[in-house]
Amino acid sequence: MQLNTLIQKTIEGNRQALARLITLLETDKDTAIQILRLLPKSNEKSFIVGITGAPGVGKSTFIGKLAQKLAEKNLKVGILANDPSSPFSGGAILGNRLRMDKALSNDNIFIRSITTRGAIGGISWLTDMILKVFEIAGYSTILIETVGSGQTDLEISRIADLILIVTMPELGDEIQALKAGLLELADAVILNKCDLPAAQSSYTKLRLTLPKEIPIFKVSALNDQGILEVTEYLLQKKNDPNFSQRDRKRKRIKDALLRLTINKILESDIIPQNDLDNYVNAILEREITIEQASWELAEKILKKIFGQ
Ligand SMILES: Nc1nc2c(ncn2[C@@H]2O[C@H](COP(=O)(O)OP(=O)(O)O)[C@@H](O)[C@H]2O)c(=O)[nH]1
Ligand SMILES: [Mg+2]
Repeated sequence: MQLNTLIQKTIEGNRQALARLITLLETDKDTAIQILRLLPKSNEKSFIVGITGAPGVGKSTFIGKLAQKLAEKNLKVGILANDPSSPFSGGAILGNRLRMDKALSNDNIFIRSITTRGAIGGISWLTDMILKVFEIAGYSTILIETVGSGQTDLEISRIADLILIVTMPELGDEIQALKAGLLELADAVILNKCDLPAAQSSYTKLRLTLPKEIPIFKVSALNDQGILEVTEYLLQKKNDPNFSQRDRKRKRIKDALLRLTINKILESDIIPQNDLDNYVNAILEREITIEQASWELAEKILKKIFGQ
């Protein structure tokens, strides 16, 4: 089929055409570039929601339920499931498909799994392209599933208009997420698996840790609880002209970039680990203020890089 015809059919809402177009984007770079040139500008920007969190917290299950609720509100929902945790791309696709089974059968929902493997130009290029195609096909809300890690954090903060961090009770996972710096990026937190007994204490812990302006939703994706509240929250943000995506994205990217850079410096041997530990102890014992220590560290780093 001619690319132009394929694009036209995609715009008209033909699902097979959309699927075919994405496959072409994934597998053939020359065709991908051609498609990008041919794609018309979309009239309306889609609302992109990044959904991230550790493996197993229930992201896929939650996304399936959320998509159903959004579709019930007459929105077309595109789902981009990116599951690099699975070494078998087929497994990732199957795993996500299975849990999103019900959602799959809805005409207003389109699910696509992508993996880094085999992706030309890397995951972010592919994601950008698929988003464009989703957009011209009229998918006004797009849910992207990613497993949080340094690089994907930055990617998701660049792409998403709103970020939901999913966590679950027990496993001390709330704290793990904090460590990963994930929570810094969150617009809202989903405490999933609230059907488990430890839910309330987890909620209390999270509420104490997180700033007030970040809502925490108690959800059980399994039992379809709390999904409607999240749906309404998303719709409210989607329609709020003051929820300025650009500024927020810019700030988030800056934060994530600085954090990643600092992590890189700390991971390198520019500052020996025991040197850092000494500072930590000195601050702990109030021999030195944290401000002072940061100046000294910055100075040491600069000296190491540029010499005396
Ligand atoms: N008890 C309980 N289990 C859940 C809930 N949501 C998901 N799960 C289970 O958690 C496991 C991981 O779910 P999945 O959606 O694949 O997590 P992901 O790796 O974060 O995408 C599966 O066995 C799900 O059935 C929930 O609300 N309650
Ligand atoms: Mg998943």
